[in-house]
Amino acid sequence: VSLGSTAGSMGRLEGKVIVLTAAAQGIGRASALAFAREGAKVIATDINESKLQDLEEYPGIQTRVLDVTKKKQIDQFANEVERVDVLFNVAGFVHHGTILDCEEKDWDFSMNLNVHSMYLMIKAFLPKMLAQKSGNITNMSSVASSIKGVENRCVYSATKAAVIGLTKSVAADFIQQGIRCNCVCPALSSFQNRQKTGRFATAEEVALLCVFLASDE
Ligand SMILES: NC(=O)c1ccc[n+]([C@@H]2O[C@H](COP(=O)([O-])OP(=O)(O)OC[C@H]3O[C@@H](n4cnc5c(N)ncnc54)[C@H](O)[C@@H]3O)[C@@H](O)[C@H]2O)c1
Ligand SMILES: *[C@@H]1O[C@H](CO)[C@@H](O)[C@H](O)[C@H]1NC(C)=O
Ligand SMILES: *[C@@H]1O[C@H](CO)[C@@H](O)[C@H](O)[C@H]1NC(C)=O
Ligand SMILES: CC(=O)N[C@H]1CO[C@H](CO)[C@@H](O)[C@@H]1O
Repeated sequence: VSLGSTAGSMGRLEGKVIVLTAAAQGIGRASALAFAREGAKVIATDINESKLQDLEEYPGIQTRVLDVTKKKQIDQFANEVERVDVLFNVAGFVHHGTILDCEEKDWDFSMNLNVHSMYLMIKAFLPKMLAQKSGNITNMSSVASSIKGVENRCVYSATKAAVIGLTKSVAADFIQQGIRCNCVCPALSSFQNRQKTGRFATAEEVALLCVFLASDE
């Protein structure tokens, strides 16, 4: 294991193996880079192979194509990974519209990609963490959830509220066994005029919060 980016100072995630989903762009990509900068060994996954490619050039990051809605792919991937310290579930899709705009196929697609995928990932990776007696899981939720009622985010908010409920449930069930669970609820693309800062958070700022959650701090 090499030293962190600054010679002589250890990274905050030195020696940790971090698996993350939806790493090809946005918050996932910013987090992969931030984790690697802190010395983690990052396994960056995404459904989009071509977009994932250029992460390969960064030291500490390896990539793997993974569709988080496919149980077979997830289980096979989990079998390949020897150790995992941190699982970061980022994959999610934003459906725009009210309940009247949300057809059953839209509802099912979002529930499947935003919620069921996390269920599958946790089920596959939690047993490894339990065997190690340590590990941390971060799920990606949103302010558009049970936190705020947001216009035109009907099924999206329902999925992100589910992520919060399940995160708290898993946190309660496994904290005694050394597993810490959190979710992050960013507001990146809306609420701009309501933010006291007068602007919204950047993907890089969210990534720094996720570095903290993945660390021993
Ligand atoms: N951007 C925002 O304003 C914001 C705000 C709050 C929460 N979030 C949440 O943060 C997460 C990331 O959002 P973002 O806007 O940075 O991402 P994004 O929409 O820019 O990227 C999504 C990524 O997910 C990948 N993906 C899609 N389907 C997949 C599948 N089946 N399997 C694996 N990967 C798949 C895509 O290839 C893409 O790389 C999401 O869960 C989102 O709901 C985003
Ligand atoms: C992958 O990302 C590229 C670049 O953004 C995009 O053109 C392409 O449609 C994406 N492919 C899939 C399968 O999402
Ligand atoms: C994350 O959320 C998913 C469902 O959204 C849930 O299955 C999983 O247990 C949660 N993980 C943690 C660590 O809370
Ligand atoms: C790998 C890792 O970060 N493990 C941490 C997970 O959370 C527990 C409980 O807070 C810490 O003790 C571990 O160090």
